[in-house]
Amino acid sequence: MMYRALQFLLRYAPFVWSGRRFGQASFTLVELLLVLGILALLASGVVMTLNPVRILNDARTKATQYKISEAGDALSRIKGLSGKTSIQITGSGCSDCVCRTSTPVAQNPDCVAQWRTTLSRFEAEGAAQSVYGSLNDFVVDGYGAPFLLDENEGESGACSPDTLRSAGADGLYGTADDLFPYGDPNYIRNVSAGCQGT
Ligand SMILES: [Ca+2]
Ligand SMILES: [Ca+2]
Repeated sequence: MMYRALQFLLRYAPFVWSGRRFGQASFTLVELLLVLGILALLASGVVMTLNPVRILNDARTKATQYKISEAGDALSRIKGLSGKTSIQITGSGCSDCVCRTSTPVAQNPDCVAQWRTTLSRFEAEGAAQSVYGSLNDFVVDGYGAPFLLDENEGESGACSPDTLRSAGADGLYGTADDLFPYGDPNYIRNVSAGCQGT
């Protein structure tokens, strides 16, 4: 589309810019409008090619994928060093249950507060194990929203792994665009006896 528009512009531009003045019979307003229209098409083509919204969303997604993978590593390492399950560290069996609403998680104060509490408890455990003095890098994902943790290991005696996720571009829990550490919903490893390796 842009290539054809450029060809047209190159073919007819000389007639428009050949020194003929407005008002002369050989130079018409239609020609001028045609050129302006083509320039507008070219400009819109450039905008569509660059697509700043898509570029921004891609950057946010990449930042989130990186951050949540790093967060998954941090939580797994703290669990591994302490030998405690996430439930034992946070005192909750489902930190992100409060986030499972139709409200975007970043706009849900209870959800934001819950993740900060979850993170601070992991941070305290990390400090006790002399690793990860701060987990501040993981307060928000690339979209400015909290990460979401469902502690499962040891819940009701089961070995189900914890699930750490980002609500993704739509900001909603449990939709198709949710993101996980390294793309794995079961990335957080189990530590309790009999549950390792699952
Ligand atoms: Ca749970
Ligand atoms: Ca989502």
